[in-house]
Amino acid sequence: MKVVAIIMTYNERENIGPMLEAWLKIARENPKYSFEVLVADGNSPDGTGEVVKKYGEEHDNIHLLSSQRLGMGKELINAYRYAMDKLGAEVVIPIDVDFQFDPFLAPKLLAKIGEGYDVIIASRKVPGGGSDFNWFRKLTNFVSDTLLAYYWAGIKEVKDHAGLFKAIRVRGVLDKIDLGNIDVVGFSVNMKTIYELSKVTDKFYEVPAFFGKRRAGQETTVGLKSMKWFIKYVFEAISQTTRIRLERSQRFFKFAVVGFIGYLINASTLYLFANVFKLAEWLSWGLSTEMAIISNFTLNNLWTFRVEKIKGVSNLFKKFLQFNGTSAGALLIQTVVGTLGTFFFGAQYRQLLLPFIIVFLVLPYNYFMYTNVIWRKAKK
Ligand SMILES: Nc1nc2c(ncn2[C@@H]2O[C@H](COP(=O)(O)OP(=O)(O)O)[C@@H](O)[C@H]2O)c(=O)[nH]1
Ligand SMILES: [Mg+2]
Repeated sequence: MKVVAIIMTYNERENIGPMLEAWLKIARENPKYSFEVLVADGNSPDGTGEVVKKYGEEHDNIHLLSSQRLGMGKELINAYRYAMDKLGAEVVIPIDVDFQFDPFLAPKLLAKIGEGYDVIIASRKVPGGGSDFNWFRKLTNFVSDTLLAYYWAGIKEVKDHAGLFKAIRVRGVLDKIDLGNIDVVGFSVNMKTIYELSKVTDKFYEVPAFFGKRRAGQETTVGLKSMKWFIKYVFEAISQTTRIRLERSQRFFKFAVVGFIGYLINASTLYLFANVFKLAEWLSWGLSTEMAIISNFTLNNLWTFRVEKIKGVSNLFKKFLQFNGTSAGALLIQTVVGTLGTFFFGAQYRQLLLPFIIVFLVLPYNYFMYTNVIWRKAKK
């Protein structure tokens, strides 16, 4: 299995040598994988790139991807592309160069890939993991990771969104997401990547990791020393998580519009079958309901759940049957609650009960079933 470690560097002359040595050692100790190392350097003025070039002359599995300093986010995305397109990566492992994460954890992450997981995070937020963040980093991490990423954006697949170190499967996962969507300059790139990945898989795993002190050199991005970048990145975290929040509510909005169209189709075809064609009562109800079900299934598949779109005739057929099953569930809820409600409150409330049942029971039920059963993320 071809594994590409992606090492991000900016002015890391002192750390890059030992980090490359570490990966050469990892490669020697784990011969069942074929390792390549890609250093994504933001044209460091301190000559980090020169060190990498020297290593590259002796080791043909060490590569340098040098570019203008575009910011951590954009350079990382370019490195993902390079690793997939040019190096044929089957797994990518992005990591910091400063040894705050221990690169020797990599085989543990890879073992989880072997178990079938798609995205394995070196996590500081599961038992056994941790960090020696100072109060300032603790605070910024709490705001950007816990409040913004987890609660506001609702990315609940993992607890630690902020770290770079992780293993991502390429086939069917990283190559399925639109990297162009991850239009992020700063550290939010990690959170945004996890969000995009969560659209194509739910096989996330967090391996406990400790985030220690820098081996040498200076923090370049976050910290009180580089206030300008820091403020920019905080604003980016707020705007990115807000966009995710909106994207999610947009989806609910689409789902509601589709439901309303379904209702209109239901009502008009009921009129057509019962009043114009004069079919039997039960047949008119049955056929018109099925029309609404077909419309809901088709429109949701093409629009609301475009990203998770069901393809292929047999798959579509299977899912359509399943969809009829969940619709039967909605029918049951509506009938039972409607009958009970009419019994308790009286027939004069029948028309008032209906929208209440739809809004508070049927809509949440359908949305839950659609996201968790029908258009559930791709599984392998
Ligand atoms: N290529 C590239 N790497 C960067 C840039 N900024 C930071 N890095 C690297 O990203 C990693 C994390 O940066 P660091 O300053 O240590 O942030 P911290 O670990 O979150 O405090 C390190 O390996 C840096 O060298 C950048 O603009 N371009
Ligand atoms: Mg660091």
